[in-house]
Amino acid sequence: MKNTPSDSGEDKIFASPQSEVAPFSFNESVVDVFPDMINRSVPGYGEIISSIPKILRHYIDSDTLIYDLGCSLGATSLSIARTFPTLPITIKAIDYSDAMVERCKQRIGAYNYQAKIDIKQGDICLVELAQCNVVIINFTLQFISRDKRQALLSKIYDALKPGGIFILSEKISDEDALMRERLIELHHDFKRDNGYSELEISQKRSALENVMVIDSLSMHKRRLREAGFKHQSVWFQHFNFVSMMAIK
Ligand code: GEK
Repeated sequence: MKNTPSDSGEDKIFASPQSEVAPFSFNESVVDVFPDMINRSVPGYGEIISSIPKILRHYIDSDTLIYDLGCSLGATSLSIARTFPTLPITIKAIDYSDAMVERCKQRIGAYNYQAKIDIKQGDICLVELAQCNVVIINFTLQFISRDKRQALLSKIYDALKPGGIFILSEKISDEDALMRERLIELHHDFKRDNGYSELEISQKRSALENVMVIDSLSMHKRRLREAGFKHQSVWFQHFNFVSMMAIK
């Protein structure tokens, strides 16, 4: 994906030692380096973004309504808009961070697709969802407090039309202690291979503690079932990062 000049920086946020590592926040400095940060930190991110439109091919029509919840800079929305350049679909993209929303608007405004992408600042736990065909939460549920996750999934299930699809991507914690340890190590190797130092890896880890709260795959499956989804599957996994799809 082409970055606008303002968000094409290299992620150096945790490169220098910090006397006290502050909790991670999606502020202006993160926005400036976000595409680099997420691509170098999340195994499979690019593949998930480019595969989502392929999954949606069977769900998309000209009057389709899609929600991209926790949209950041709109990578998922743009990938969909680019794949269906002539369809006047509507995508409602929502993010909590003002800095993300501002930059996302600039980014999306630079393209000229038929899709109408409507970007709003808001807490996805609080916004009302209209009847829709597709909901996507790409690596955002993990930033929402655990006690609100079930209600959010139930709200999504209620908003989807019968036959509609929900795509949920998350970092997961393996229930087997040895596998958990191995997968974390593989993820850290992935970050090392992408140029992050030991200091950057450990400071980012401290910053994310209590901000990003990771569930097991079986917990996600249970929640989806409880929300009402009878059909669900993992369609992608790379180390401890998965993407699931569930159909109403
Ligand atoms: C992508 N989906 O590029 N309501 C709305 N947004 C929130 C909330 C909330 N309650 N909590 C956190 N966020 C994107 C990547 S990033 C993933 C998503 C990551 C937002 C937060 O502001 C941030 O932009 C996003 O969730 C998470 O496919 O950085 O690992």
